[in-house]
Amino acid sequence: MTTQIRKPGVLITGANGEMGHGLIEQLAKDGGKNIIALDVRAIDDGLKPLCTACIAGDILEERLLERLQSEYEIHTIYHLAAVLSTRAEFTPEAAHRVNVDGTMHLMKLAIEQSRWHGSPVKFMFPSSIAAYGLPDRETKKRAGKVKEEEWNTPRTMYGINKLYCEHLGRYYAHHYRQLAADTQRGGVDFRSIRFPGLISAFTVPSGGTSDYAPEMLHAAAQGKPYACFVREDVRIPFMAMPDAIQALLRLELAPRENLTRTAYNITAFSPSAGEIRTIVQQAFPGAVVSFSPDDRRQAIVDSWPAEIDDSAARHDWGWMPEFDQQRAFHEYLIPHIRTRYAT
Ligand code: AKB
Repeated sequence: MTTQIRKPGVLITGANGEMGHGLIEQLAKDGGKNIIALDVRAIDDGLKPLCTACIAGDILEERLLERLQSEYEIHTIYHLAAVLSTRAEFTPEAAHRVNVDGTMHLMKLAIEQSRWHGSPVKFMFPSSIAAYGLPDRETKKRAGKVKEEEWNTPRTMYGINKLYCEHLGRYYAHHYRQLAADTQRGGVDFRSIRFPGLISAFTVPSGGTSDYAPEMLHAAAQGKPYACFVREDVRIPFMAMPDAIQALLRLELAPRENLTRTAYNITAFSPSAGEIRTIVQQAFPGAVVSFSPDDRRQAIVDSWPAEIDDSAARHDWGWMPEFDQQRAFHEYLIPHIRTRYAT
């Protein structure tokens, strides 16, 4: 009997983040997977019992990648670690290192792993509506449901990083070492989703520019006044966190031959900030929500589409949101957030 020297598992970077929490809890519930959780901070206590390995380390550290290479046999990587759009604007170069160099490191790990165990490594990459860049509000109004190939002119470091990494993934999946005799293609099975703003009932966001929606909800539930940093009429796509997690898992399971692209739009609903306030005030009558736009953050949100076209995801891998706006707020977000802050 040969002893398995390297432990098999799925690697999740950015494990402490909002998506990390949702994904680890869902994978643990589904069972059958050894979860290797990686984050720059020590893994949250609530996640530890759900994971086979908990690693606090920096994805920019070569030695950490070598350790992962020698200790684990990895067939799927969920690369969730990223510096989000607002935070990245304060330290663009540092964000570039995490978002781009960090992703390159994980791609290299995926190639190495696939060389060792001989099968492609699925590289699940959350991209974002931030990969879009509409030039002005007029164009945004006229743009309608934006397709993946349209308006790929992002204005934030984060958006540029996400778009670049989508192309990087496409390169590793289809063109890696294209001049070499032993082409060794297909080591990385890169699959990416351009997520809209995500809203979780159990975690609060940090460092994003779509954060105004979850911030408004969580503040209202705590009876705290909230000054929204975007205009009332602003509209971008959003989704409830459980749908985002289901989308990642569904795309990971999809047969390779059904996928016609490496990056997919998905969406669920596109309320304006004002409409979100109305829903919040109906649920929490005493809630004080005002609008005092931060022009520069406002300009970022104005460059993101109001609606996106996710027909490719629906066609290729059967994407369908479970939570439309009504269900997201009234069956998932408000009940759980109310319980979370109930004294
Ligand atoms: C952000 O606001 O930066 C993220 C995103 C839309 O990708 N939530």
